[in-house]
Amino acid sequence: MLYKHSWSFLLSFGLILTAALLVTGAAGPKTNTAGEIPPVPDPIPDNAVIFFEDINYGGHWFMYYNDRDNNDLRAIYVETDPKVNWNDRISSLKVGKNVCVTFWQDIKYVGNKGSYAATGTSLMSVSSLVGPGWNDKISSLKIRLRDNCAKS
Ligand SMILES: [Ca+2]
Repeated sequence: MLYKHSWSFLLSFGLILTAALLVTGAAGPKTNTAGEIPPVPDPIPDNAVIFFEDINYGGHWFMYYNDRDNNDLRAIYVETDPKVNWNDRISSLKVGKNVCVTFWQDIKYVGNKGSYAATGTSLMSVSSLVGPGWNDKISSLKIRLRDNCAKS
């Protein structure tokens, strides 16, 4: 009898452990598979900027056209998770040949500021914001024509 109970205890413990491992495993890796993230427009529109979650244009992305502002990136979310917003998430970008993006470290265009303007003849690609010190730091931004970058 005792032997039988020990077995069922061990079996239950094993099942719980297996379930715990499955749950942990499912939460671990990122779920950025091709099926969940729409393809990036090709070519990139001349009047748009595409922002990427990861360096080298990886992960989730969003695109804004000329004249678009966003004073608080906490207000927009990645496609597959309504709890994950774009604040402090951008790691690389592609700037259409006719536009300029100005960005700020804080919401409402406050704090440190940076900008990238394309040349007018070709797309400007910034494969990593790590070097310039802007990785996962942008909180608000404005898109303008390339010869009219937002100053404030
Ligand atoms: Ca990022």
